[in-house]
Amino acid sequence: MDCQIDSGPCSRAPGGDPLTRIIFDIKPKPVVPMKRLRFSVTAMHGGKAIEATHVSVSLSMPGMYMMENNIPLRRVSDGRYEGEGVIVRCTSGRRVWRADISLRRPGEDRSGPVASFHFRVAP
Ligand SMILES: [Cu+2]
Repeated sequence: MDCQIDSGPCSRAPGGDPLTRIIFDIKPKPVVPMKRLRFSVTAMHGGKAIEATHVSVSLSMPGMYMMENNIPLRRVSDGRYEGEGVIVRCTSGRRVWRADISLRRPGEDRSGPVASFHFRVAP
């Protein structure tokens, strides 16, 4: 686990690029399964917003196949993207999830992965 989601937003400098910042958050907290949640991503480069044409959050469980759950986000302000989705309850009782953030910049023909976060949902 590298993201204490219930304590606040998690931040990453993807690819070791210290100028780029991907900030990920889920609300409301505590983050629980089977509830409508708001996922947000803020993307900055050198303190300026990254404008993207597509941003999405893909949820999976490390070491376990779960149904694909890809949440599209829409732009809500400069560099900030939000979307709603539900985290399913894992029948095995596991609670650690991985969120892969992808974005597509203007002029690019496909989305690329920019950051991953591992977090735990509350029971
Ligand atoms: Cu599972």
